[in-house]
This record gives sequence, C-alpha cells and structure tokens, in this order.
Amino acid sequence: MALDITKIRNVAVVGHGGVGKTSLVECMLLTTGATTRLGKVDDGTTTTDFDPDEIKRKISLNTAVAFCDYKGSRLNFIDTPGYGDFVADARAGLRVADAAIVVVDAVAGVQVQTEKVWKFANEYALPRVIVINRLDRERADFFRTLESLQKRLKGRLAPFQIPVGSESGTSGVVDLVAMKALITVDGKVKETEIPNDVMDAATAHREKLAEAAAETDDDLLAKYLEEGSIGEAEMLAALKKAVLGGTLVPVLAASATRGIGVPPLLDLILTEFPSPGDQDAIEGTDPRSKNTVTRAPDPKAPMSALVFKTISDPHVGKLSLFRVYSGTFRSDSQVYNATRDAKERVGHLGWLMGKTQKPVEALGPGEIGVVAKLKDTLTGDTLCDEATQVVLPGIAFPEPAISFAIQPKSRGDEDKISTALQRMAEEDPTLHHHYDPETKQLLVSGIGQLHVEVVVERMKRKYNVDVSLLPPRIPYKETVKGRSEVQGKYKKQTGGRGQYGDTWLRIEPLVRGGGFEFVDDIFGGAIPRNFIPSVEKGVRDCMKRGILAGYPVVDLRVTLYDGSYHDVDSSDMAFQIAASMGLQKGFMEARPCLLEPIMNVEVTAPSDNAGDVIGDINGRRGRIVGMEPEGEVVAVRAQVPMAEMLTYESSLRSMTGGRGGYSMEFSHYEEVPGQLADKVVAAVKAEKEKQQH
Ligand SMILES: Nc1nc2c(ncn2[C@@H]2O[C@H](COP(=O)(O)OP(=O)(O)OP(=O)(O)O)[C@@H](O)[C@H]2O)c(=O)[nH]1
Ligand SMILES: [Mg+2]
Repeated sequence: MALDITKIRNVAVVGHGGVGKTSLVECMLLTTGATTRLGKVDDGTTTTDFDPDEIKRKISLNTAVAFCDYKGSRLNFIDTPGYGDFVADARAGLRVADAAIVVVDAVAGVQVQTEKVWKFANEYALPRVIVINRLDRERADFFRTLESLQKRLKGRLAPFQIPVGSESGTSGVVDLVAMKALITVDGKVKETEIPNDVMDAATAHREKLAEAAAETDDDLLAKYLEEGSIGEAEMLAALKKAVLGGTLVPVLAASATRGIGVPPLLDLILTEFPSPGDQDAIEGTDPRSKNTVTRAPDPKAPMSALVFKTISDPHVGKLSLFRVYSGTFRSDSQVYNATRDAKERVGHLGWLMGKTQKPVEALGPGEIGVVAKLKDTLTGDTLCDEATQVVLPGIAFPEPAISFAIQPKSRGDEDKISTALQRMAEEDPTLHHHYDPETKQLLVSGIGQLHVEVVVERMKRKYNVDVSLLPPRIPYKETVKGRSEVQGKYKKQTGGRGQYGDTWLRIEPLVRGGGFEFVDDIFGGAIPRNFIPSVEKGVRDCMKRGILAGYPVVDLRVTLYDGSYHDVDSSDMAFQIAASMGLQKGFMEARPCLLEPIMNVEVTAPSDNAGDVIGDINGRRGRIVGMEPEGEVVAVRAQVPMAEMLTYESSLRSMTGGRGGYSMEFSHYEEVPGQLADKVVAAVKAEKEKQQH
C-alpha cells in the first residue's frame, strides 16, 4: 500500500556550506525516533553524509535522502550540499521538494550560496522556512542575523520563535504562536513558562506575528483591530495560507548539535507546509504528439516519476533516486523512460535512509524512492507507463567552468580512466570530459577546483585508477599580423627518381575568427591542376602542427600564385613538402603572434571585498566590464585571459574568506602581449628539448 498523500511532506534542506544542514536533518531523525543516536558530521556518523569522501572532508558532496514518521505523517528530507561546486544538487533537490528549509548561520547570516538557493526556491515557487542555526556559537546573534536576512532576501520574514539565552548559554526557544518556552535539557525538550528576561521581546514579536497573520485576511484584520488579539488556531490557519502563498517566510531559531529548536520545526513542517496532494497537476509533454499533458497527484492516474539523482557504484551498480508525481510505481514491473525512449525493468523499489534502502512494494504520488540497476536512465529523466507517455520538465544543470588535464600515474590505465569518467559523468551531469587533440590531453571539466579534485579521489577509491591533475595546457593559437610572399621549393636528386615541387605563396591575416582560406591563383599551368590539392594539403597539415610554438594556426589566407614543376620528378608528396616549407618560412616573415582564449568571468563577493576583487582582476590582465551591487553583495563582470584564471579559485577564497563565488565561460581569442608570448614560446621549446633527451 502506498502512503496517504495528505500525510507526506517533501522538504529540501538547503543553504550555504557548513551552516548545519546535515546536522539539522540528523537531529530531526533522532527527535522523531527514526534513529536511535545523534550522528555527528565531525565523527563521520551522520545518516546523510555517508559517502567516504564526505566523511573524509566533513562536507556534503551529494544530495542524500532520509525519512521519518512523525505524528502519523511521513517526512522526507532531501539533504543537499552547500558548497558552490555542488550547488547543482541543491537545485535538483528543490525541484522535487514541496517546500524548503533554508538554513543560515547565526554568525555569518546571508552568504553567497544562501542567495543562490533562495533564487532556485523562487524559481520553483516553494514555500519555505528559514532556520537560524548554530546559535550556541560565540558571536551568534539571532536578531542581528534576522535584520541582515530582511535586508538581503526579498520577501516578508517573520520570526515564529526567538531564542532563550545566547551564545553558549542558549537553552531553548520561545514559541511565539503558543507563547510557551521549549527548553532543552540533556537533549530532552521541556515545555515551560516564558523566562522573564525574554518576555518583552517575546511579546513584541508575538504582536508582529499576529499582525502578519491578520493582514492575510480582511475579516481577520477587522477582528484583530477591534479585539487587539487573535486566537492560536485562527492565527496558525492564517499564517499557513501566507506561507503556502509565499507571502510570508517563518524564521526559526536552532542549534542542531544541541537539539534546540527542532521539535517546533517538525511541527511547523506538518502544519504549515503543503503535502504533494496540495499541488496542482504537473504539466509535461507527450513525446509522441508533442502535446502538453497533465498528471494529477492521484494514485489512479497514469504513473510518472522524475529521476533527480543518480549514484553509481562499481559494487552496488547504479541507483536512481526519483519522485513519483502521479500514479503508482510498483516493484517488479516494467516502466518506460520517455526521455530516452527506452524500456526499463524494475526490480525492488525502496525508501531511502541515507545509504540504506527499505524495500517497499509500491510508491504512490508524492513519494520519494530509489531503484537499482536501471540500464539507460540518467538524472533528469522521466519514467512512466509505456501506454501513457509523458516527459516531465527536466532539471537544468550549470555548465562546467574549469578544466584540468589528467594523466595516468601508471601506463596503460587510459581505458580504465575513460570507463571511470563515463560512469562518473552518468551520476554527475556537471562533470564533462573530452580528449583534446590539439594539446593531446584528456581534459576533465567541472564547476570548480574542489569538484574536480573530488572526482580524482573518487576515481581512485571507486575505480582503482590513480591519476595526477595537471594544470590545463592553455589552447593558444597562432596567426600573423603582416603579409609575406615566399617561395617554397623542394628538390632532391638521389639515385633513381628525384623529387621536385616549387610553389610561390602569399600569406595574409584574416579577421579574428576568420579561420582559413586557400586561394588558387595559378594561371597558365605553372603547376598542373592535379598537384594543387597537394599544395593545399601541405599548407593545412603544417597549420595543424603549428609553426611558432606548436599551436594550430588560424585566421590565415594562403594564396598560391606561382610555381614550377618537373615532368618526371614532381609528385603529390613533393608538392606537399614544398608548400609546407614555404608556409613555415612565410609565416615567420609575416609578423607571427600568439592568440589566447579570453573568458567572460562573473564574480560575486561581499561588497566589502569589491576593491580587492577588482584590483586582483586588473592584476590578472582583466578588463572590468560591469559591476552591480546586489544587496551587500557585489557582482563584478570582467573579461580575463584563461591563462590568468587557473589559480583564481583559491585566491578568491582567501580574499573573501570563502564568501565569494565565480563562474566563467569562453568568450573569444585575443593576441598575447609580446613579452608573455615570448615566454610561452620559450617554455614550449624547453619542453620539446626535454622530450628529445
Ligand atoms: N556549535 C554548533 N555547531 C554546529 C551546529 N550545527 C552544525 N554544527 C557544526 O558545523 C559543522 C558543519 O555542519 P554540517 O551539518 O556538516 O553543515 P552542512 O550545512 O550540512 O554543510 P555542507 O553540507 O557541507 O554544506 C559541523 O562541524 C557541525 O558539527 C550548531 O548548531 N552549533
Ligand atoms: Mg551537509
């Protein structure tokens, strides 16, 4: 039997890195009796940070799901990573949730990723609650943080609780709806009267909450103005409407590691957050007719489910985490992957408790589950009945921003590496890889340096291949700024048949991005027609190999305007060699130069660091093209040579105390300034000589 849809809550836990999301989920699991002891991130014992890489680094790298049963309802928690490199997972988690818990740190307040996940939650119009966590820390301040939240996040915020005590003396919270204190002693929560020292603050904030509730409804407002108060039940109902409509965001106080503030959070999830049954039917596309179709959250509707996470493990195989949107998904059945037009055999379905699966016969609408060993299914795919097909809106993933070359530590591991990368890319849509024939390197691209480092570690642990990470070879290109006219002549007389080819070439630059043009300007048969393609081939091959420093030549026009031949000794090969010799000579006479890739870079940093960020970009030969203040954060847009961005991640981290973030993408090619170009050329020569010895 599938669960009762009105008794399900799917909640994504999101926020900046290290604010206590995983710890909060852990505490909710213990409080509801789903677990019997409180796991700790620092000991590597939490339910949702089970991956060995997570345990080692003490941060979440993947979305994980855990559930509990609380007061007769099923709560599914989607614990998402907070670090910028893994934010795609947070977005996918929000996509399948019906509501979000946005966790912020009581010292740091709003941070870069807080704003990012806030925007994602807006995109999916999710009701949400903010939890100000880590209140027991030194310098933690609930009210100051609340103020900064109010300034930076758009939306009306209202505390539903305020803390009792401060910093290490934080002992509990005041519930402003019931006007009671919940004090935590030895991990157990006791209901008491409101202590005197927080009474004034409690009364003032209760007043504000009552106002916020009253303002949702004209009748209620009239009553409030007349009587000066409204009852608890009325107030909760009014607040629920505002929370569901997204016009009000409750703010709660917590210390996840001390078990403070958690029971009221659980109650709020039950009373204020929607169940999947409250959602409208989801819209999708019928892949055959291309018509828009809808799927209602009804167990009798045709089945549809969206895969939001794939975990691949060499031992267990592939696990697909999904949410059912309509109908009933059954174990031991066959489903249809409408995104890829593929049938899938389904074995056992399960509920997820971190890494543990609890087998279940069937999953109804709104449920979150896992299935093992689907053949073709990837993250973002829709599974449905084959007879009633639908493709649900997928999940948008960010493009990689940084690339590294990787090199096997032992010879012959190349095949293992590509298998490993293939598998890892299946579970991580933000991981790309390709072989670059220009630099002869295998490139791995990801969202940031940490992302790629984690990939390399995972490759070693899961697939048993050890690779080293090289800084990527910058894909420079070569071109000319001037013109030249040269003779390329190849003549050889050794014993029997000789070799003879003779060409005259004109070399000119094309506009940036102009590529290559070959012009045949031979009149009167100076070179027979059948050898002209040989000349072009000789030129092209030589351009591919590079002349100045071994980088491909671009933006060039080569005109063949004269030459001579020999009846017996001329051949295809002789003309190829002659043309290549001519180009090499002519290229060097036409003011050759190097081109480098320029990137569009967008940095977000706290306004206080704007000066440092801009100074640093200037120091990297960057051009600032725009700057927009966004609250206390500033967004700086710039164009910077790729060669200067290789170490940016760690510089930005230290400049901004970890609060800055950036993204970049390729823009165009530009000439490398003379002195730097000389250095690049010299380095290539040195490398070549080293290889020859
Ligand atoms: N003092 C204190 N420490 C906390 C609290 N909550 C979490 N921590 C600690 O803060 C650190 C980060 O906690 P996590 O639960 O891993 O935070 P997270 O938000 O899941 O981090 P990521 O998933 O990596 O983004 C750990 O060392 C926790 O023990 C709290 O309420 N008080
Ligand atoms: Mg975490």
